[in-house]
Amino acid sequence: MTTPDRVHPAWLPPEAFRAIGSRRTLVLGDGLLAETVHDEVAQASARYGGSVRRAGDGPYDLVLALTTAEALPGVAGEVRPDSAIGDEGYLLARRDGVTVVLADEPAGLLYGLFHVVRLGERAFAGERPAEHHRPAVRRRMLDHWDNVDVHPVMGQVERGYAGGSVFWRDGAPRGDLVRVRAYARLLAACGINAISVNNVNVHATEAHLLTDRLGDVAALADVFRPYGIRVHLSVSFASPVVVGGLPTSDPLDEDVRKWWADVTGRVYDTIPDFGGYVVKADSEGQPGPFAYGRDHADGANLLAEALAPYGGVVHWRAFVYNHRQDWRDRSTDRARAAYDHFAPLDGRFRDNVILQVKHGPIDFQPREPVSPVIAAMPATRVAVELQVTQEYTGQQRHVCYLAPMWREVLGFRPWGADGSDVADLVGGGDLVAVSNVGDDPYWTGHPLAQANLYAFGRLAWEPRLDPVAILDEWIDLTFVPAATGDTERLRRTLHEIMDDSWRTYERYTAPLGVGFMVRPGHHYGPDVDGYEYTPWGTYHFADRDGVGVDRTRATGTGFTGQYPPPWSEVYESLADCPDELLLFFHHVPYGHVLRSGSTVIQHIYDTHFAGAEQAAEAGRRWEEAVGLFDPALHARVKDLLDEQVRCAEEWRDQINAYFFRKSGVPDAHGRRIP
Ligand code: GCV
Repeated sequence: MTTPDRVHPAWLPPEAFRAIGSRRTLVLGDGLLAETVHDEVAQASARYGGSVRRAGDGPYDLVLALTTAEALPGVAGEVRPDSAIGDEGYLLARRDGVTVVLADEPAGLLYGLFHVVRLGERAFAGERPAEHHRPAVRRRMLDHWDNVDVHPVMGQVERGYAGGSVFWRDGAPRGDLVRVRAYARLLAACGINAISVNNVNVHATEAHLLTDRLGDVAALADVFRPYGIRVHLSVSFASPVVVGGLPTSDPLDEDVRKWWADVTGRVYDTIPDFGGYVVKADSEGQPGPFAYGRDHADGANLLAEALAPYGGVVHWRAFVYNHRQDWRDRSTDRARAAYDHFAPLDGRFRDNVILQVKHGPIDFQPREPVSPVIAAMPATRVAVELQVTQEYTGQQRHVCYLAPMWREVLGFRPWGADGSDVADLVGGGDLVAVSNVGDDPYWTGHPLAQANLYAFGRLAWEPRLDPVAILDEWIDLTFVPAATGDTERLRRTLHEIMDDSWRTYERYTAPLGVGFMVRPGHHYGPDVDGYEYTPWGTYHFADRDGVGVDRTRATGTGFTGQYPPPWSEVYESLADCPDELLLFFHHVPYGHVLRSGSTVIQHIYDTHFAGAEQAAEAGRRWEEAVGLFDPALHARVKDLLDEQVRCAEEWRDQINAYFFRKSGVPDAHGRRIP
């Protein structure tokens, strides 16, 4: 039930359960997840000398009870609220020496248990007035871009940087369900409740997961179920042709509709709590409704109709753009694409369609504005998609703690200071992220990248959490319980290295929001012009005079007009546009003076020298911390930091040299630019 041998326990080391395991616990209630709660406590009790019972008089130190239990004993009965606690919510209180978790549903008990784990000894000290916890976001979902077959270019996991897949290997299920169960447990402990188990690029073998290989999906669903996680599947829009033998996948064709209805019925016969389908259509070569002259609402509604009788949902991705663009054509703007395709369809989607929108308009760059689609579709259920796997943020070789970026996204107010923020918009709905997990012993390749997975789950539960506080939680669960040395120094070291690591990464890579400048294909390391004359629509337009993309209405692509005021005006204005996004929205001369007072060219030099130096400083901090961490983990992170320092210097030198050669403007501080 716990972590398999040779696999790092991440944020659930046995020691994290010491406080619970050394006490007397009552678990009151039935149902699969209540069993899970009981088993978790029983295992901890066996290790630390406590006890757990399912009934009977106390005394108890901890009571985890369903409100539906016949008689709630003592304090549990006293703190029981009059109103509903809610599906996944729980009430946490402590009175007269008894800590109580009350929930209406077993899922709430499970989340309450993990809350007590997070608190550790603090859960059993003093008094605690009743606190009501419930998730802000209803579906907190991870998408795996895992292939069943090893793809000739993308491998076992597309954009995976942590070894193979935890689910699949060489065309078959990996079969290591103990590992999957350990994964389910980690995910539940940070609040995830939905998972899609295969890549959104659905290749030939993977298309069969929907039909003759459905058993492979069911086996995973059986393992995720006891941890309250529902399984979803990425499907090909062309499934009726590819696996159904029909001549068409036209969404308005009667046979196609019937095919989806039948297939979906069989899915629910096999997996009664199946979550639904994830679809990437008409995007980067994936099939879709355009082939039949239909639009995305026609396509999404087809699948939604098949899923509706069972309460399933379609996550229909809005990542649709022309990846065969002519780079000479300055009028086509990839940033505009999702809005142009989808905003006109607002109101046409069935209510079990969830439009899944990447948080930025392009593609998970270290800095992008928030996608205007998120605010443009009031009559559509919209999910925001984040990327935990570090495709463009250092590929789990660089430390890049992403929670501060996600927090900024979630805190963005599309209608200005008095309006809702993105967290409000996804509240009650869906937050989705691409997983960074593989079969690596540390789960995420870079051991410190575990924090990103943990933080995603926690932010999905409570989008207003402070990233530094989340990091504290993660450190206190992952490292402190088993630490023998100076735990304050351990905490300090990790904060020094991680708190600002996203901004450090931003400093030494592409400047001022312009994005890309990465090696084409694999996307690691610098290549300033790598994408400049390609069909992918990701350009910076640097010449001898200046750099940046003119996306204004006045003289550019008009993308700024996709935002409501005030942002349509703020981004349009050279004077008001935030520095960090300047080159995303404007093409400016190198001598343009930023709001910070620096020129663009000097800003490029300064941030690149600073970013590379900060990476080096992180490396030094880590070396000093030898002895505070498990030696194998320390060695792994040290090797990775060495690579980060090397790569950051490469970024610094290529970016600085490129812009020095283009502009001819020397560094004001006379530093060496190769
Ligand atoms: C799964 C980017 C990535 C692709 C990914 C795509 C997507 O383009 O580079 O690997 O495909 O996004 O989100 O669908």
